[in-house]
Amino acid sequence: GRTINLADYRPTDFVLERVDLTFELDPTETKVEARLIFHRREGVDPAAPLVLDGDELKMTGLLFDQIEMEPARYTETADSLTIRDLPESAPFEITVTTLINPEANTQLMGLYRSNGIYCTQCEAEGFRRITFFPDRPDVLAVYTVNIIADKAANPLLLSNGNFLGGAGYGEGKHFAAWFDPHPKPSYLFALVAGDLGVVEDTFVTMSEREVALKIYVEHGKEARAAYAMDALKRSMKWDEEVFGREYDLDIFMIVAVSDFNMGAMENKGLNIFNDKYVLADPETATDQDYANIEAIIAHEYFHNWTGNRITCRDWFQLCLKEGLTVYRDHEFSADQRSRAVKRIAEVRHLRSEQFPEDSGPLSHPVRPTEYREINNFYTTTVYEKGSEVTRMIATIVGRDGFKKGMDLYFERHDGEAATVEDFVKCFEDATGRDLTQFSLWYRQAGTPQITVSSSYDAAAKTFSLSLEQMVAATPGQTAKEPMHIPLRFALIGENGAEAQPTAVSGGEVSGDVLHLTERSQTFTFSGIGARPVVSLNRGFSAPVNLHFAQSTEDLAHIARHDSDLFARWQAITDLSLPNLTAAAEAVGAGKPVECGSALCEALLAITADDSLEPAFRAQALALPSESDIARELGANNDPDAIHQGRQAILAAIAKAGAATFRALFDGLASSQPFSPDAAGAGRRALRNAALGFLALSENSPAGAVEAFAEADNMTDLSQALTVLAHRFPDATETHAALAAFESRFAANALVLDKWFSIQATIPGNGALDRVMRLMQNPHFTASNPNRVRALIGTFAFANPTGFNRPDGKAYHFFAEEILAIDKRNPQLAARLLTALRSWRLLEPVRADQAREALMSIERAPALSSDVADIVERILK
Ligand code: BAL
Ligand code: ZN
Repeated sequence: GRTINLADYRPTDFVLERVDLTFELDPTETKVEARLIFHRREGVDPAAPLVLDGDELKMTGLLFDQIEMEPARYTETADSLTIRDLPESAPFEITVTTLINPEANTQLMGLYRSNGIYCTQCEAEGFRRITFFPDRPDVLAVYTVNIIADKAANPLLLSNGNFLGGAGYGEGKHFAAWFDPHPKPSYLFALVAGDLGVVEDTFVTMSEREVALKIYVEHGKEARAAYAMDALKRSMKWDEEVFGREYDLDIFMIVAVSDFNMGAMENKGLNIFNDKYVLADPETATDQDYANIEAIIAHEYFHNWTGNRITCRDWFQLCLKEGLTVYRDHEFSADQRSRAVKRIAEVRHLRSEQFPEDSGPLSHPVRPTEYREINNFYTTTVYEKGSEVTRMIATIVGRDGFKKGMDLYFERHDGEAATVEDFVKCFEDATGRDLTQFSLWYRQAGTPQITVSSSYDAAAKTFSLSLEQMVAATPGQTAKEPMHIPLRFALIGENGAEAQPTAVSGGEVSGDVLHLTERSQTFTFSGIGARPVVSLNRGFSAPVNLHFAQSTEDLAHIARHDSDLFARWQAITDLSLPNLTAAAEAVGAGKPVECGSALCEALLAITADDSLEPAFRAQALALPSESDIARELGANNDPDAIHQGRQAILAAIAKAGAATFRALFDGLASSQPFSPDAAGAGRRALRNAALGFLALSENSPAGAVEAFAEADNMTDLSQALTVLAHRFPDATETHAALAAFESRFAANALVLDKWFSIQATIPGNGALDRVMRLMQNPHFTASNPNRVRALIGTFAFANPTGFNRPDGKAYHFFAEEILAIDKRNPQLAARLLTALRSWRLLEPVRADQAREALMSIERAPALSSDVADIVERILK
């Protein structure tokens, strides 16, 4: 495909006034009639034609003002319809009729079928697979939708907005009409038809309007939608209380489908969800599932204002709605749960997913300036780094300033398709703060590296902090400018008290935020009576890498005393990483692994500290992952050495803490009925962390076998199974547990996904054969994206030793699978392929094999533009 550039943006020549759609649904031959009313924009060349987008459409009719159009006036190509000789200024009506085949739509973009349900996915460019249309986000129109379908098979006919009415329609059919009064871009269009069960509730808004809430799921699964409904009501309330945003239609609907490329989609009034993010009950959902459901229900609901009421001018502005909405859902979850634990989980995710993206071949700015395939820009950079950029604005302008800026944004841009510049300007205008330099965060790719050093002058009672920032070159950007980086900090004294400087020089410090704006800057704090320990980037106020050689004693001091829980966790991480990298190097050199006593002591002190919430202690015990260690090592990675080194460190901690872990495991056994709340989840997380360490110190599957037998919820059950499968893959007990799990949950696709994932991540050389065997399992199906991600995706993304076999066999297997998946579902294939983005950091033998596998993909005929784009960028 050709490259699209931000600089080439210009508005459409024609304004779309309204849209009337009529669908006559049929599994293989659905007829779509689109009546579109346009007028030429003022000042546009009267000879300019109207160009509409299309993709795999069969056009069976084209009318101009209700009269068949002469063939000389239009040209149809594979991806466009061009119409000429149109009125200079008067409105006119184009009626296009197309035939589409939902059953054959395996891309899951446009109108398709999932388990017999008709559903749609139009973001980013799916609407053009339904009809010819100006399919871009700055074309906002009011839609009326008529749906005609077989009544017995499709008792339910849904679209956006409010229900207008319905009736019988000839032999065995019926119809329904929907009207959405809010102008919207085509990517927010949705249609659902089929036979589904429903859970209903109501929400009374802050201005006392009653909104009908409906969650549609497959028959028999209604009880599993209760938590999603609860999360929806909490989201609606929270958005009123925190952002002052009220819902704006009479009805809000969510439909859960099993075949979905994304997590969910925020279509106006009719969200469509991957059922993984709706369905939950204690027997089948883990605590992580519950947390994900809460977050994604909130995220899609919050889009109603940040995304739908104010949408994006073009797809380069994707972070305008995604980064902001992720920030909003993060804040929601932080308010519903433990703020510190939520922040730790966010930062873990950012570091393990976004940092590798930002330091590798797929690195791009939060607001990119060019793309070949927009589907490939739904990235952790746009979403998670985009959220961090929003968080930094809040840090810089303060809580009140942020609220004022958001209010101004809603007031100024409601009903518009806006840009990142529009958004930033609202904070400047509302607070008077200049965000010119800050805006570099949207344009400049790469994770800033900050080198820190400090010194204390006892005689002068001054403490100095020197900071130097650097951003490495990224694709298409070699020279980087210094950024505005807000760093929260504290100067911690001997007993944990925070020192309050009498003065600061060298740069702006406001409250607990230090503003680094120069390439290199020294801040000097006066009136500091004793050498403090500096706690820097508290709460992860900026998404940067700090290089700060703090002593083991200082880190242990922070781990023990910081009043910021995030900083305590970070100190534990900073104590762990040198041990873990040294362990990998020792294994590589054939030397014994040693675990520093400071790490063990700090970790076990936190583990045993009952004054700390269990979820936080569990986070401390989850040491940096193998990919975190690989990133820390930088290059020439040997995943086997990293794995073995990490295991040795875990074993040392397990041995040193055996009694602590035993006491925790026994003491945290629950006598209460299951509750998915954050406190219960935290206790289970800590208890299961203890179980993992006990399995190591006892070197026996017995404990996990017992935990598996006793589990009364999916978190405990799947954790016990993971311990068995990962630590004792060949034990008969493990085989028995896997078989029991499979037969117990044979009818539950979402639970079977866990069964596939647990086995796909068993470390070691046997993994590839296991994955290939599992592909022969009757439960494996290549047509369901969740299943493909659970087995092949998890293997590639989350099994470093198994996937990175030195003989390269797993890479070649993976390449073949990518090509096969690409034939059905390019978006899914391209997403999976990004698992190879860090191939250049591998040691040379593996790197060569990975390159060959990638080149075999690049050479393959008939690649989708999605996969072609990723493979070319990864190899560049
Ligand atoms: N807009 C795509 C799905 C989401 O981010 O909500
Ligand atoms: Zn979103």
